[in-house]
Amino acid sequence: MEKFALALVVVVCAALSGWCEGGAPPLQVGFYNGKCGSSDVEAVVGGVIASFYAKDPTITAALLRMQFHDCFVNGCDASLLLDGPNTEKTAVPNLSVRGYEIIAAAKAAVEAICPGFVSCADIIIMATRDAVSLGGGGRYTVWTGRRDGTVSLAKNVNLPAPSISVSDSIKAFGKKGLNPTDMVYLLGGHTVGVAHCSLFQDRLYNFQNTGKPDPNMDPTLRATLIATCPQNSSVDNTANLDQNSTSSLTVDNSYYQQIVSNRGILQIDQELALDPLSKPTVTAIAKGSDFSTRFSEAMIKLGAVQVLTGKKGEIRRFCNTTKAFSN
Ligand code: HEM
Ligand SMILES: *[C@@H]1O[C@H](CO)[C@@H](O)[C@H](O)[C@H]1NC(C)=O
Ligand SMILES: *[C@@H]1O[C@H](CO)[C@@H](O)[C@H](O)[C@H]1NC(C)=O
Ligand SMILES: CC(=O)N[C@H]1CO[C@H](CO)[C@@H](O)[C@@H]1O
Repeated sequence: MEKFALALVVVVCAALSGWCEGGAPPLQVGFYNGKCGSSDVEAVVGGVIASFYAKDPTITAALLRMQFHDCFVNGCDASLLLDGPNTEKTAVPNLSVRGYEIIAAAKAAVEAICPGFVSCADIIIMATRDAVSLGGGGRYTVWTGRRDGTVSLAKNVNLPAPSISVSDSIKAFGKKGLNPTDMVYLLGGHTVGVAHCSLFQDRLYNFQNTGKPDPNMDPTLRATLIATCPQNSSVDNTANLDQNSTSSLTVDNSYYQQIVSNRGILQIDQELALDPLSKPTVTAIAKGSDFSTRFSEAMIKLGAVQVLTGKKGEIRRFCNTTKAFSN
């Protein structure tokens, strides 16, 4: 009995990652409830996101990618937002991460009602949730209580390249505590947004130095993409990651329908539908198995990667600098 109790404590501590040794509490639903008088922090963030979304529905893509890049590098601690000569956002794969002004606006709105309490790390998570639901995905409940990190180094940026194999991608996600199924659902983030020609053009003209196109690309798609991405062009155009034109701004399963039809844009998108490691899951999602709910669950799990809570980290005054409030 005692042995069993001890084992249970060990398991629970492991699950709450570090809570027991470090004294840092876990994330919780509604962390800010009651901390800002009668103000509802999540509703204030939601209002800001709705006003941005009304002007530009592509913010769903911007914020999804932002959450991925923040959480995947050094945990969900808003380190991506920090300015400076060698911070994460200066690293090559940041390429075009956008939406920094949206987070700054949401931060300003919460500071106005509740100064010094709401972390930038939580704002990224709340804002992404709101943008996903405005974009037609499910509206999920977020866990909050993250604090902001103070370390942001370009050399720590270990984001996967578009040519990564499915097995290496599984390993990379595994290091973050995300299993292969989580990975397949999270790549469903590519149901919205765009990619620059430079990141997939080898598939059109000279795939893996064969001098030929990627044989796994639908020829009709290739013709369309050649028009968007002419060889040797000096401009780097973009193409929708979800090539179903009626749903390229919608968070739905149509990305999976596209990739099972050889209409993936990035090499990893197409490989996901072909590799036996991921194919069965992709096929099931394409046929309509509960994408919204499972995608939401995977986003919640992504949002819990290596978080700082309790007395760890800080609450920044402005999301782009480590100047903090004293609490
Ligand atoms: C193996 C994993 C992944 C790789 C290799 C990858 C790679 C890429 C690349 C190369 C782009 C195009 C960037 C550009 O042209 O500037 C992109 C865009 C994007 N990615 Fe991923 N990605 C991965 C996982 C994810 C995940 C997990 C999410 C979110 C849940 C995500 C969300 C997005 C979104 C929404 C865009 C479009 C951004 C926009 O339109 O501004 N990606 N990704
Ligand atoms: C593009 O550039 C490559 C290498 O410089 C050259 O071999 C090729 O003919 C060019 N293609 C076009 C369509 O200009
Ligand atoms: C495109 O997406 C819409 C909305 O999700 C869907 O109804 C339609 O079947 C899709 N078309 C194709 C060709 O995949
Ligand atoms: C916003 C930002 O800092 N973007 C940077 C992303 O990385 C490129 C290349 O390293 C820089 O030129 C950008 O300034």
